[in-house]
Amino acid sequence: MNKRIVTGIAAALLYVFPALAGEDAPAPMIINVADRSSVSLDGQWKYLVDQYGIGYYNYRLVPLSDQESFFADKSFDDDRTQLVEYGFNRADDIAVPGDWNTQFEKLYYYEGKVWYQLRFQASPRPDKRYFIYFGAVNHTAVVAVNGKKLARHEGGFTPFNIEVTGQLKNGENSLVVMVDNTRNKDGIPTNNSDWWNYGGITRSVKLLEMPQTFIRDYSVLLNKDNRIFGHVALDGANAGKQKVSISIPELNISLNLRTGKDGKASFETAASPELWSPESPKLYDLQISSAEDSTCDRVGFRTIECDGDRILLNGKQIFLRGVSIHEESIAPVGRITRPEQNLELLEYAKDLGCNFVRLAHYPHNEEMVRMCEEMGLLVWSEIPVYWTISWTNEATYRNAIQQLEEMITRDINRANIIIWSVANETPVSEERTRFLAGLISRAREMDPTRLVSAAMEKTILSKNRYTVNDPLLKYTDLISFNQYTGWYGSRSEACDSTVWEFPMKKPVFISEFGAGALYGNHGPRTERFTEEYMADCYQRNIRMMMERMPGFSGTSPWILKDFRSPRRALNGIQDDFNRKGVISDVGKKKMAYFVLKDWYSKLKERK
Ligand code: GCB
Repeated sequence: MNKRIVTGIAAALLYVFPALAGEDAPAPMIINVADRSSVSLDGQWKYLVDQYGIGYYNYRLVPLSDQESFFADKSFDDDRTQLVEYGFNRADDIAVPGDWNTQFEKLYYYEGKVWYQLRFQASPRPDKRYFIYFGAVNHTAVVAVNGKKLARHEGGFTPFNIEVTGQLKNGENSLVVMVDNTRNKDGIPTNNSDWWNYGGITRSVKLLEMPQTFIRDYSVLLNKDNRIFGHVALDGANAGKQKVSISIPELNISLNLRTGKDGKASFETAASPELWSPESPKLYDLQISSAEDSTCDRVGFRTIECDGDRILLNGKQIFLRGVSIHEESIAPVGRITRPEQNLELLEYAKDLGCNFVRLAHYPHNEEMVRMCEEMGLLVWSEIPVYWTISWTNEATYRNAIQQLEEMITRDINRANIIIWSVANETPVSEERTRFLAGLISRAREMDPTRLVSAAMEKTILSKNRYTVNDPLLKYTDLISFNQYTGWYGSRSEACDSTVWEFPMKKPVFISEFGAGALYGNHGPRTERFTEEYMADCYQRNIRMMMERMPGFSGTSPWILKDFRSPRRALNGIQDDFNRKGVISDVGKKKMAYFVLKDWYSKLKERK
């Protein structure tokens, strides 16, 4: 199409939808932000609840201009002769990071728009670039600085950063974020899930100060031929044809590279690092430098592959003794906002004897992944492509790809992540398989060093005979699936006579099994929601998987802790909680906890 026509159409669209202006995608992701020069913007912000979107649209639902919208950060108190029907100065405080649902009783069930505002001090230097980094905002964020809308991000569990170079003032600055956690049938996740839709700026916010040309991202990975390889990407006017160096002093690695025109340099070098493993989570200091920038990280090296129906870590067979975890704190229950809350969960996982955790159903905070790495816990990391996604919607697919890319970019250097998962329990159809195959292929393109899979579902063959008959198996490394024998659709005893057979020789990973119980509710083992039923169901499942599941290579039972879910309406037992935790929401161990722990300790001894 003629350029003039395209520009004309774009201008017309901006006229009709002025809000589209300034709602571009954020800047490319900057990784390892903990090591960058930054000022924390965490703390008490102001908030206004906006159920009808009055700060964003007029009454005809036409988006307001920046000046008319709440992005302008005006106040009635600035000039009381004017009609301004808001003012963040009159608003209540809200903690960032934090979900709004558990901070205010009135917002417990709220889903919709909430405006966040912060006034912060800055003294921008002309030789630096500035970015506002958000660890995560659930689900959509539109960000404005000093009254100017700059970007929109969709996806509640991955970081993004917005360039504000040239937008900051010396002294006080206004930052306004419209946060919207409205569920949507075309979203990732979609309308329907089984966890609490915690809204808000749920992870930390920072103002990053970067050199004009800086190190944006890098990868340092081990391939199967014992060679360390990866890339460094610079960002800035002088990114092309620049020197960059990578060093890992303990391995005597010191490489001098030059970026290409695109600002990227790749490398590969021979090495014999001590390998990272759950028993010995060895990490090395890494330093990357360019003319203007440098950053340090800690990285580990390992290989992960499948050989027939076995999973090999560093060339040796491994059984994944896992547990699934939601990113929700032990009481007081809410979205995790502090590292200690991660640790509290992981200490239970270690006590259970786990060498693996499934971080469900979305990418968890970066500290969580790093903590697992330090503690020797392997990780399955997934994006929230969950249940009934709009498979044929192009925008939905683009958002899934975006969330996948953000997850992989952020965590590419974490040795403990061994599986990228692209979906959970998605009903089989041609469109869905095409969609997921696209995600798998993108994951492999970005990262050839990990397994890629999805949590699939079982298929019945005949009474008590099951398989996994999913066309996606052609693309995944694992036969990974959720199965609830003894809970959904059957009673515990069903495990005793259930047999499994699989259409191909790949490792079988049970990404979920489990049963529910209210902690302290004791009774006959035949009665649902008693600890006895749950423990019995665990015991029988374990026996079934060990004895009648060829290729059984690991599991992450559902789930470590009781978690909030609006799907759970059985008062007196569920009270808005999915009760499948082996510990309760306050951290009490149920009988099933000890069944699992006992099994894992026997598996460890057997090795
Ligand atoms: C599943 C889902 C998980 C649910 C669980 C349950 O299969 O993957 O998100 O919470 O079942 O408890 O029903």
